[in-house]
Amino acid sequence: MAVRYELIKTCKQSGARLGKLHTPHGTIDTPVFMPVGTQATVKSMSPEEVKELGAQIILSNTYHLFLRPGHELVQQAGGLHSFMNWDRAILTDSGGFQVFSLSENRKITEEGVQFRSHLNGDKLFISPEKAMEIQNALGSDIMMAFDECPPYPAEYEYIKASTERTSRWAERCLKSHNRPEDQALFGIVQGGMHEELRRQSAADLTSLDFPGYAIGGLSVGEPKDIMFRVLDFTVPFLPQHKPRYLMGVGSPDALLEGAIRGIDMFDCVLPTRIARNGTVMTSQGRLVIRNAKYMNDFTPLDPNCDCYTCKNYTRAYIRHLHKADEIFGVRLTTYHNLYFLVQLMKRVRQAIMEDRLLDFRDEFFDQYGLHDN
Ligand code: PRF
Ligand code: ZN
Repeated sequence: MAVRYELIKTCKQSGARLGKLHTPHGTIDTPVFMPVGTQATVKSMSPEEVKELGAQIILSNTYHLFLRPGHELVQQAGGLHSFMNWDRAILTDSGGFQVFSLSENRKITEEGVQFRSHLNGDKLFISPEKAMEIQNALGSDIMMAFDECPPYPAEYEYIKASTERTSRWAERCLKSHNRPEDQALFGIVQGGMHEELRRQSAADLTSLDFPGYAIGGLSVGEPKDIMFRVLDFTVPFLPQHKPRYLMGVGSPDALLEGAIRGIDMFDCVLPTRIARNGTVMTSQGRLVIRNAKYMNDFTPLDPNCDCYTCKNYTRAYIRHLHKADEIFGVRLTTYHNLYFLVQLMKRVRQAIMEDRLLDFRDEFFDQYGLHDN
């Protein structure tokens, strides 16, 4: 068994679960936040740093690695773990989202998606079978089924047809998956914002008995309260004894609200992306380090943080680095933001252990504030 989910306990105050995900590259404490390493690197961080800040698993992307450098090359290197020198767990997304958000001239058929590379315009094709071949070559611990993430908003009839096709694609993924001993394949529930479509999608996928289930098609531009409402009715369609992964979600409020609703895994480019333009997540909310008010501020980014950045550097210095476009500034803010979310999930797990996740959420937002992210 490539992945085994161990449910340790459920929070008495919420639907949150404390668990462990056992993989061939180590055990992951859940709920977990997975840093994103799209191009076989967590932007600006060394794998040693990503480990040191506490990440137990990272996410990488089939779509990007297929385009460049190519999955055969990664396979020649001995797989993604050895290619990038990361010996902990890796989850790869299937390309079913990136092909819709990044590529040009897409044409979707029952067979798969034809598209042009956003890098050089090459005409390419990804089918469920191709997405499996690529992820088998990459050798990730957790692979994702090839799906379509429909846009928001979209016509009900379009979402219905798309969701049904995603179910058929999931079955094809399962059939062509040839390394179930060391790679787990997760199914992806779609269905837009519609309860009936989510129910049907979850029923289709759970009948195929995947070792884990993701909820896709959220955080695509819908209001937050709609996303939470969709989680409210979708999570109960998923089995208790399997891990649940909310794709592409990583703002502190969504991590907390997701965990409260029984989500075990999250990923998002948010902490690394905003770090590159100098936006910092702190216990008191977000801060924009280039702001003039930090010019003479010789305190750490977050007084309540004990990460490498906060132990050694001041706001004034990091502001200077960002203003001067020095790479080290990006590295310091990236390290801190990732540490912040990894630490937040540690506190979430502790609160579940103590049956007080709702209280913890309220305490956290008293400090962080209730703005959007
Ligand atoms: N499908 C896949 N990857 C994803 C998503 C999805 O729906 C999302 C939606 N937020 C992010 N990443 N395959
Ligand atoms: Zn810090």
